[in-house]
Order: sequence, then C-alpha cells, then structure tokens
Amino acid sequence: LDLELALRRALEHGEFVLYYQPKVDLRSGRLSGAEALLRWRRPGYGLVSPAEFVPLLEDTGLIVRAGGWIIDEACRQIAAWRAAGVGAVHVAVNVSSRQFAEGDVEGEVRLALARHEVPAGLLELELTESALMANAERTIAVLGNLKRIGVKIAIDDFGTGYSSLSYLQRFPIDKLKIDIAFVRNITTNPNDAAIALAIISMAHSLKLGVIAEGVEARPQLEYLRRNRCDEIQGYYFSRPLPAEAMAELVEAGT
Ligand code: G
Ligand code: G
Ligand code: MN
Ligand code: NA
Repeated sequence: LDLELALRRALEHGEFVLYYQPKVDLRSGRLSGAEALLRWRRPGYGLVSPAEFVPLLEDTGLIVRAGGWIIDEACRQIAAWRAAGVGAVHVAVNVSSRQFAEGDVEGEVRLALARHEVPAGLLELELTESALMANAERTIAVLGNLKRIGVKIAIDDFGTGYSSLSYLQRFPIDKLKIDIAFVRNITTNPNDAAIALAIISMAHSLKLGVIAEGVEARPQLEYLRRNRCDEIQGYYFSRPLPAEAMAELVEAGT
C-alpha cells in the first residue's frame, strides 16, 4: 500500500493523535509539563510510531500540514485540561526543520493560542539545531516574535548538531534539551558525563534552563539532580501517555 497516500488520508480523516510524556522538575520532584509526541492510529495496523512515518511526512512536505494540526491539537488539549481543572500543564511541541522553514509556525501558534484561549507561557516549541540554523536571520525574527508573546523555545537533541555555539547567544531560546546519547551512559561513561555536565553548566551560565531526555534509571536521575540539571524526561518516570492518563498523573499531584 502507498504509505504517502495513507498519510494524506490520515490527515484528512483525523487518524493522528498526540501522546504526552511527562517532564519532572528535579528540584521539587513534581511534574513540570509534558512533551507532545505524535502517534498514528492506522486502521488495520494499530498505533504506529512516528519513527515509521515522520521521515516520510518530512520528505513529502506533509509535515507542514501535520505540524499545523499538532500545534492546534496541543493547544486544544492544554485548554481542555484547564477547563477540567487539571492544573496548568505546559506542553512542548516538536517542530521539524522543514515545517519551520516552509510553514508559518508563528502564525499557527498565534492562531491556536487565540482560538483555544491558552496562555502563551504554557506552550513550548522544541527545535533542533539544524532547524534553527537553516536560515539564522529568519529564525531570530520568528523566535523573537514568539518569545515576545511568551512562548518558550527549547533546543532539542542538543549536542548532536554541527553548528557553532555562538548561536546560543544570538537566538532567543529558553532551554537546552540534552540528547539521550549523553544521558544513556551518564553514570558509567566519563566522556558522556563530561559533555552532559558541560551542557548543564553552559546553560546556567547563559541563564537557560536545561532538561535531560531519555532518563531510564534511578542512578541517572540522581546523578542529574546532584549536578543541578533542572528537569528530566524518560521511561524511568513515564513513557508517553494518552491525554487521559497524563491528566490522571497531574491530578495525582506527582
Ligand atoms: O515518540 P517517539 O520516540 O517514537 O518519536 C520518534 C521520533 O519522531 C522522534 O525523533 C520524535 O522527535 C519524532 N516526533 C514525535 N512526535 C513528533 C511531532 O509531533 N512532530 C515532529 N516533527 N516529530 C515528532
Ligand atoms: O526527537 P525527540 O527528542 O523529540 O524524540 C523523543 C523520543 O525519545 C520519543 O520518541 C520518545 O518516545 C523517546 N524517549 C523518551 N524517553 C525515552 C527513554 O527514556 N528512553 C528511550 N530510549 N527513548 C525515550
Ligand atoms: Mn523532542
Ligand atoms: Na530530543
């Protein structure tokens, strides 16, 4: 079957769904928000992982439309949680390179925030270094506009790109997200630990927040807390969850 055709149908027929992976504030030990992660309820196949279709969304340019839906859906969910009294949960949304380059992410974010009456401070965008660097001047303008209205910006997969560090002071960003590659063996590989610690230190020197992704075990969490990482995300605390399960976690006051 033609996967591209199936993806176009998926968009039209509302087969995409967002899951939410909790983030934990290491200081308070409390839930600090969630990353929205795309899933596809493909008829006859069950729940399909984005690893299997996001690359094709990118290659075909469908990610621009899908990305617009993702931004709107995340804001709809934030509003739904607020209306249900679940509490203020900030949600981070992944924005792909092509989506950022070819789509109108700023316009879509403004529209979604207004339509769902969501405070901008509850929305965070995760962009990779390559997405930021493709057109630096435009990036500075767009992120500047978003930051002015209160949207937060994080650099995803930090440490795996090839760009110079000088952009950290030029781009209006709020947070660095340490790539899982440096977190996986953080308690056993001194080189990975050195890089993670350098990222934490650099983030704080630049007055940026820092989060570690892919935390799967207690010793990693303890190591990151001891070394003043602000937040963690990973299977140790929780896998990505359907919205209802995420809401239950928030209400449990974890
Ligand atoms: O959730 P999972 O770990 O299976 O995601 C696999 C890949 O798909 C990751 O690289 C992740 O960043 C990407 N991905 C998941 N959700 C989204 C999304 O909403 N938008 C984009 N652009 N990529 C996503
Ligand atoms: O590209 P991005 O960093 O947005 O992708 C996040 C991906 O990392 C998601 O697909 C998510 O399922 C995955 N992920 C989240 N927590 C863990 C973890 O603890 N271990 C591993 N191996 N993957 C994780
Ligand atoms: Mn991400
Ligand atoms: Na990442």
